[in-house]
Amino acid sequence: MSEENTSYSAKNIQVLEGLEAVRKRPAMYIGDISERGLHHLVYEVVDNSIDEALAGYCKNILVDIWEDNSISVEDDGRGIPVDFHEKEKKSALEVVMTVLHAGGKFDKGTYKVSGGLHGVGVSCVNALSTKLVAEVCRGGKRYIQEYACGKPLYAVKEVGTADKTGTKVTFHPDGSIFTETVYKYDILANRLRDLAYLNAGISITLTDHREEVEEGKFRADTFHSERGLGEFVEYLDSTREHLIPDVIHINTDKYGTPVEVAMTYNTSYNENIHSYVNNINTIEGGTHVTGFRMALTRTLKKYAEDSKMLEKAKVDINGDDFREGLTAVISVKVAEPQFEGQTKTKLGNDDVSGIVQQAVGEALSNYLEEHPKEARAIVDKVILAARARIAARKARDLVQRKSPMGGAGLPGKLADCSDKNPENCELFLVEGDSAGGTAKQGRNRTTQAILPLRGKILNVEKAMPHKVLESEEIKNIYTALGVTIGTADDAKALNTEKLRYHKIIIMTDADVDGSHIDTLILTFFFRHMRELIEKGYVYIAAPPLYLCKKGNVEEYCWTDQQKQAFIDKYASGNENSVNIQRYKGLGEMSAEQLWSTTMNPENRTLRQVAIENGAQADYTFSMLMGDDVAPRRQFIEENATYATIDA
Ligand code: 0RA
Repeated sequence: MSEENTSYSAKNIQVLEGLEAVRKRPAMYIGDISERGLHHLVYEVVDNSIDEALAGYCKNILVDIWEDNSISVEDDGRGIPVDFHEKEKKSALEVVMTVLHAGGKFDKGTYKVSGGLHGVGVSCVNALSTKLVAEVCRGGKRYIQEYACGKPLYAVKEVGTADKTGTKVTFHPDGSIFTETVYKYDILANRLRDLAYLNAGISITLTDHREEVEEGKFRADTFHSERGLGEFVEYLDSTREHLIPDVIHINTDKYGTPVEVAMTYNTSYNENIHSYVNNINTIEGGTHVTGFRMALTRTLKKYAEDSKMLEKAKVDINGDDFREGLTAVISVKVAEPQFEGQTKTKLGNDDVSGIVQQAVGEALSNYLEEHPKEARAIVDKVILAARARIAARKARDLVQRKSPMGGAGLPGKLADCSDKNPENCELFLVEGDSAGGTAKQGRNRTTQAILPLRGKILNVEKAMPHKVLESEEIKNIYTALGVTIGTADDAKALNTEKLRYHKIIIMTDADVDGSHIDTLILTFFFRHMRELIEKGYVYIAAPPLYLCKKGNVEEYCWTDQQKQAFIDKYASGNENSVNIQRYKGLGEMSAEQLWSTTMNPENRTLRQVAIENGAQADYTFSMLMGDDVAPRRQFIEENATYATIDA
């Protein structure tokens, strides 16, 4: 870029509104005030550094979680300008930190490509922090300004010399605003890993000063990718069996729109397309994904026809068949993105479809021409997918004919509730017939239904699609829920119109087997009923681990800390004088105990299952359920207590 169109002039900063509004209605600006919003603050600050990196001026970003759960984000960019802003009558740094939306809108030459979902800027983070410190190194000098709840404590001041350039922002999230103030390393790590893949060449180091792994050394990871999305796709498929050895990687600029796509095929039956616009995960897809799909279908279809493979196979192929076993990541940078859809994560810009279609069509047909062996493997897989789809349709018709929409034909094992309004109703999926029996006795019959599942359900990660529908336990889940497959315009789509429960609660033993069953069931929901997770209908019950007794005091405990607190309180730390019952299974509890600890909506805890990061969840499920034992063992060792995946 030339000097002319990058030169910063403070007057270009658009001044919109004050920060009081942000503190009054924080959710409007950052989505929510729970764990998600808390982590969003970090993304908002990191995005500014990513923008500086995309402009070509920054290579390294450091993110530090401090002991008090404050966060620092430091970069080696040019440093936020500190010169005087004519209109606002204050330093540009102060404008960026205190004026809503001032952050990225500098001039036409540099549009803000990065950006958190809400793209609200660092001033929102400032408004929602009890304290924030901004430090800038620029022009051989060091500057500082501090703020409380967004208000500057003093004018920007010079505090010495500097032999580097860059920006460092340290903030303390306001505990009176957020319902959760403890940062989770894994949530931050997953997003920063994505960002490193999406923006090749940048190094992002995350350090957790709360966790000393050995003396003087804290838990830390550096995320860096030289090859960008090519490496991202390799990572996502690292625990799957490859169908072709290569990742097809497209990195180009079409009419001023940067398009990067990487794709490969594995031998599984899943389709995994992850898409991003300006580094934002577009969960609902949009025109960039449509363009990609069209290019894929057209190019592969043409190849299959030209090579006469289809003719020989005598099978009708549809669009879905081309995507079985596909793993792809699509990333576009759009100057003025229009986001639509329920969660504003669906790209609406029409021109992007053609742009992606052209880029992918050209690159994919070249690849097929140059790699006949791989091309044949892909088309063979497509033909197999078509045959399997036809077999699955037969299996599905069988399931759905047996249980017509009228509500008759509910599974024999289901103990249904009497209320018929789905909003009031809960379905418990319970491990084992014996615990199922206890739950049936303990439940509230009006609103709580029980479906016992026999032991471990089918591992859907490895089963052919029609096998999934032939599995007795899985058929029972479909029919109990009232959910069917296939709508007028999409044969694979889930039809949830007749969904009978708005809470689906997985209730298993609090042991290793139980957590394995949780994972099997969650994998099933993630791959086959993802919409229900996305709508927030899927939960995991939390049965207690212990019943502690001393004299006539009785307390249930969910953690070892709670148990220790009981021992300290009632037996001055002497474990031998208390009676501790370790619940190994749900079946060890009486119906009354199960109700009062785990099922009673008044005092139970449910963990809602959420997909915080689709790419990472995809990786986790394929890894947990795949053949490769080594990474699974590592995951389980690192996560000794089972955590809801990204929830
Ligand atoms: C606009 C102009 C210039 C720097 C930045 C923005 C900038 C912002 C942030 C936010 C976090 N880190 C950042 N680093 C840089 C400088 C323009 C110039 O020096 O000419």
